[in-house]
Amino acid sequence: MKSKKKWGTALALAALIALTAACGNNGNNASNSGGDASSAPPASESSSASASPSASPSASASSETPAGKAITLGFAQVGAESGWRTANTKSIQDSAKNAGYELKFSDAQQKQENQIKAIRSFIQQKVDVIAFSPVVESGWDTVLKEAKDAGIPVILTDRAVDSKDTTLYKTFIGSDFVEEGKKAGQWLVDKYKDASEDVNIVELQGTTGSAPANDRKAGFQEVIASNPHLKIIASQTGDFTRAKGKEVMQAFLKAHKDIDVLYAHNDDMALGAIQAIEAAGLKPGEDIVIISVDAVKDGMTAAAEGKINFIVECNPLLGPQLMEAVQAVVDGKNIEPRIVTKETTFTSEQAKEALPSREY
Ligand code: GYE
Repeated sequence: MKSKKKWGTALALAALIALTAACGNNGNNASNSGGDASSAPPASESSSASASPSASPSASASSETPAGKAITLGFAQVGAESGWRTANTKSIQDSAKNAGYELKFSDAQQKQENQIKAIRSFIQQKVDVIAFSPVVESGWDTVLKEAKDAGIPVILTDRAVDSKDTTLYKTFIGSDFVEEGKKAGQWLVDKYKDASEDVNIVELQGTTGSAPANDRKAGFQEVIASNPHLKIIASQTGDFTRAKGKEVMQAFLKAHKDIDVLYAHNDDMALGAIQAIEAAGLKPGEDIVIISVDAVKDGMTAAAEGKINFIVECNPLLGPQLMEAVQAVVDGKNIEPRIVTKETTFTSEQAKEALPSREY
């Protein structure tokens, strides 16, 4: 049961510093329209943000359309399901404000139909650019065509769509979720490389049909297949929330007496599961080894306490990169079709070291 540290502490810290620098997050203060978890679309919230002199470097060129108007960005967010999402929303709102854009922000409460309504409303309002994090991967072609026909460029952030026609959007900014699943799987493969008995794994999947759930599952499975002792004995969605993570873990614990490992597709579900594990009189991190994804503050705290053994980082601070892409699109510049976020991983010891300087 020896955990193999893949990264030295110094390396992890260096990576963290590099990541923070690369993200160009500039300690913004005010937040725009709140992540309104209760409002249904169409997107009604808007906040006009006057250009701040210390505008993000990403948006330093000009914050106006060629016609001299402030750029209007319609953003259709997934919801408010996790700590990751809260940090992501704040990053987008703060960055839009710093860039001097008018942000129309809509919260879809994890429902695709709400996002589609919000996008249609943005089209009607003739925003300059539409950006969104698609709740699920499929079913976007029609509304994306509507945006294209209206001449409004679309940028995907965080999650991908499976549309064959890639001219329907300008770029996709976000993590490589398959890679994240592989990192989680590789840590487990290393940890149990000498196992002579089966290792029973339960999996808490993210939102069904979402890119991170599909890809984190696929990457993990691919890597653990190298050791036939690593067996997924149960796998179910916890919808990326703490409450569902707890509920599903309770059911797993009832149905299986011999769980060795929990792989949760995000920290919030792992944190909910930890409550269930403790309530069952077991020690998270010891009786059940826990791996999760995100590395938000609460997850990192649990890791520092030894309750989560390994976290794969998924960076939510996509706002500065998004605003840079918005500006490029408005300026008619060429833009990379895929912008991948840089990320690292943390063992419990590394989490303890990184926690004090963690931004989210
Ligand atoms: O990992 C999870 C959130 O799409 C990367 O969504 C995002 C995921 C993130 O709810 O916590």
